[in-house]
Amino acid sequence: MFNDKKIITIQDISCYGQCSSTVALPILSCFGYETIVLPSMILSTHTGGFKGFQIVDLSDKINRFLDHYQSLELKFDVLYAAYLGDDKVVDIVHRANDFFLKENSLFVLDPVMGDNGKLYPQFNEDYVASIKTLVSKADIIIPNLTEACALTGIEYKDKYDEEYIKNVVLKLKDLGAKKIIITGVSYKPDRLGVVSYDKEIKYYEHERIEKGCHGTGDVFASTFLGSYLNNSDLYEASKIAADFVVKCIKNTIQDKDHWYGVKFEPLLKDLVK
Ligand code: PXL
Repeated sequence: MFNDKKIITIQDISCYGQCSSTVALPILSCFGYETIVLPSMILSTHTGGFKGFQIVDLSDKINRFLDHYQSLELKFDVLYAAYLGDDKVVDIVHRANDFFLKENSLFVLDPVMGDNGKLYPQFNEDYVASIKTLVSKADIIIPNLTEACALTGIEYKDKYDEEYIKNVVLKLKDLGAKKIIITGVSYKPDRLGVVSYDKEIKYYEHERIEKGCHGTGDVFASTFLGSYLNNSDLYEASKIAADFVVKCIKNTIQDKDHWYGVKFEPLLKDLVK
């Protein structure tokens, strides 16, 4: 049946903060997909602005979960990996890719590790090298420009032209990437957009809302995946996801207390349509 797809997603649960699994699950459910959440770790909050967050490492336990799934001979149509947080979880994603997918399954990787030109403080070059091992295995990668630069070793710039972005895409291809989405690409001060590469490079441009919000990358990736599974069109799916993110930011920015995530929930009904 059309919507009868099982997605296994490996990323953290940040209990408070509207990101990763707590964004992916509701969004993918709206698209009608059964989503199995395998938490790479559990955090009291995400790490983007809260002090004193608590982390529960689940990597050993998750391997036991996968042992169980292997004994049940479970297979999934989609593997969606995002914030992993630890090299050990990268190995778990390799294992999931090797043992739990079918011939035509899709592996989508959002290599979450940084933003605004910097890696998140908890990550270093070794982690980047570890994430790089997943790039050639994935069918689609969804880095933001910071992550694309970290993966390729290209210097991150605030101002650049289409040639610069083309070079980033080519270098990602050299790493073995097949289909590529790069978010947060801007050629004009008041515009922002998404680059998609399948056979050719396309660019979807939209308005830039000055105030960025935490968690928009996760909202984008989940919406993109839901749309892509519906229409198999990389550019169309990136457009739907980018437009949804803009709506979510607009729905959030007037609320000064809501700095930690986007208020996407009231807009989910739009995705169901
Ligand atoms: O939104 C990306 C993300 C996911 N999970 C955790 C994070 C972040 C970004 O900071 O800290 C735990």
